[in-house]
Amino acid sequence: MKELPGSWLQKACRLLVVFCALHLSAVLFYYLAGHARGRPEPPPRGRPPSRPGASAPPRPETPPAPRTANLSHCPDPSPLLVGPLRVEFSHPVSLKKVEEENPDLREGGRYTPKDCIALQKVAIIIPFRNRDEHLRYWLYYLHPILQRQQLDYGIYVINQGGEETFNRAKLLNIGFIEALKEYDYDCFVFSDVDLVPMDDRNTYKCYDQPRHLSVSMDKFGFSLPYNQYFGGVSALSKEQFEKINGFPNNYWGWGGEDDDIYNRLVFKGMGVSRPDATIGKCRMIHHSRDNKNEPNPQRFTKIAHTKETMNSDGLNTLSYKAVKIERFYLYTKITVDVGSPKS
Ligand SMILES: [Mn+2]
Repeated sequence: MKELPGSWLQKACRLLVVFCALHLSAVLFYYLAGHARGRPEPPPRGRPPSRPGASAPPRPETPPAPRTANLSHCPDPSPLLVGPLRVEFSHPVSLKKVEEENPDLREGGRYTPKDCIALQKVAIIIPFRNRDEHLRYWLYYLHPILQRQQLDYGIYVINQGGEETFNRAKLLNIGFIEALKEYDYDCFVFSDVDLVPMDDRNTYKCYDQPRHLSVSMDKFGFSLPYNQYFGGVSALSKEQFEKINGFPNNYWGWGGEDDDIYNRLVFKGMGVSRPDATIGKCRMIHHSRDNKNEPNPQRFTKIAHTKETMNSDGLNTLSYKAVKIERFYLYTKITVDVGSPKS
């Protein structure tokens, strides 16, 4: 077959068609490829995009005490209270857990409410020696309670160094002096390390009269062992404490010092205020008698003479050495040399 004239035009047309097809398929290819990759995601909302190499945000430093400007006084009673609490000592607690559960404290076991001005500034004084397990329970239960009570508080563990016989009342006097060096406290709660309240309406603050808080202990069948009992947990304002010349320094070993304190209150014309038996329920951690804390055989003669001795044995004759001050996150520990019965 012969080539027809004008076939160059046909050739040109065919070329054009092939070219167009190529172009079209190229466009189609890039279009589909773009879809498969998907559109870029919009940046996440709320959180700014992290910089390359940025790690977790730094731990905030111990926050300063909240400013009190424009705040009103905390309501009394605190609206955060929940009433009866479950308290048991069967599972060991770790300090790390207690720290995590109380993120709003400041170094030294200090706390100040954020949203209102606390009604009282309370130093909690705990006489101590070799009771770390009890202290862990105490911190675990008390920190949340004291925060719900909206107190401006600090925890002071007064640790008796050395091997001398234990002197609870002298340690309490020392706690009073040492706490006041740190802050303008107006109320002092003196608590044994093994006592935990079972109701947060039992507020750890001061009243018109010296307050006895551990009124209904499980150890005594949830009742007062006797009417004049002032042991366990008690609260005195700065004025009440100074009025009785503090506590006696000369009760070495177990017993009697709490009765001497009770006598001092009575001789200075004060009475004891107490919560009712329901709100005042508390649990004691079972333990055996500590070494170097044997019952004090002199206690009965001593408490018979409080009236004559109280003005010459107390705050005005207190002497001791602060050996070490440690400010942990959950509490301040002050190790002291209290001397010996003869000195
Ligand atoms: Mn005990």
